[in-house]
Amino acid sequence: MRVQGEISHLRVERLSLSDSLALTANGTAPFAALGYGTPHGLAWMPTVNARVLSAQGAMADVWHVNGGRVQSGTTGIARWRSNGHWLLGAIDIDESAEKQNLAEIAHSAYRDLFKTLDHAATPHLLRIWNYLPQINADGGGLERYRQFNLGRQEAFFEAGRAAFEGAPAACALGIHQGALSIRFLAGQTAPVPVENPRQVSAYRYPETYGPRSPTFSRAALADVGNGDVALFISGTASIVGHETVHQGDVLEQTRETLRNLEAVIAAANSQVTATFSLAKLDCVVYVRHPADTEAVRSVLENAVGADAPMIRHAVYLEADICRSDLLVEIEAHAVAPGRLRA
Ligand code: 3EB
Repeated sequence: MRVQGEISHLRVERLSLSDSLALTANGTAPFAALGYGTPHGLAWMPTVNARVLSAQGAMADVWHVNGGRVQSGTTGIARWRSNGHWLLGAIDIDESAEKQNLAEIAHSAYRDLFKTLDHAATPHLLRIWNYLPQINADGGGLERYRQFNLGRQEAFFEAGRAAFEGAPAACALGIHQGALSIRFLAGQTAPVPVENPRQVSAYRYPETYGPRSPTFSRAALADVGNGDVALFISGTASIVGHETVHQGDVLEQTRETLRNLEAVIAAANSQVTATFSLAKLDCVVYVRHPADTEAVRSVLENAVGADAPMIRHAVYLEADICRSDLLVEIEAHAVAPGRLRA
């Protein structure tokens, strides 16, 4: 049992699908996982419904907790697993069955997400993953991503949650088919938000990017127990200030994305006793055009070396990025021994 007042230890490992499934051989599932290109219907492993472009095929980030009893349930449309200290949730919405527009759908999805956190007493969001079918398509006079931003921000306001400084780390990608999917990791201790000095905070983007800003911080740091600290880096792309740079050039966009990742890591490192590094991150690399995968991979390999854990663990997925001029986006996480600085 967990000692009262101590943080349940949260850890994560990136595994192949078969190694993830092997963990259930003793008849009990791990706490929870986020699967990339994995089968639907595994209750403990909500999937990211995008085509895997890397040779290893389907992969998963398997989350482990110690202490507490793992319970699962549903709150509204959200499914969740929680040990009382940590919670991983999933929402899947078949938009074809809805009469509302995407702004309203996003609003009610996030309403259920926040209700879940309240019910489970895990109020603090560490990370949110958003997957929108046809993210760049028109949604009735407004791009669907911008519609989504409307409803998402409204839900943060309604719930009295930080929609600007202190927003959770997140990503928002376009998938080609299937349900609108949201996955979320939450806990009992508040994460520390991190911004990127090279970029305008997304929640301060000018109105040219839509009537309501995206609601996310560039990264978040969290105490995950057992003397470890976790870094969650939001989707990161070729944006400097608030503008897309290197339009049409996937090599330069990837290099700019790496500069942004380095800047976020440096900002994060100034707030912890741990030292995070690019070469040790577990990344998901979203590529708009599958034919660009090798070009992106070559830039990453040149940056950190082919033997780096970042390269060996990277998952490449086919996805649309939330701005139609972005060709690549990289998100990442890492856990390292250390603690948050006071
Ligand atoms: C950007 O920097 C690229 O809407 O939740 C990255 C991460 C992006 C999260 C979101 C969007 C989101 O603006 C797009």
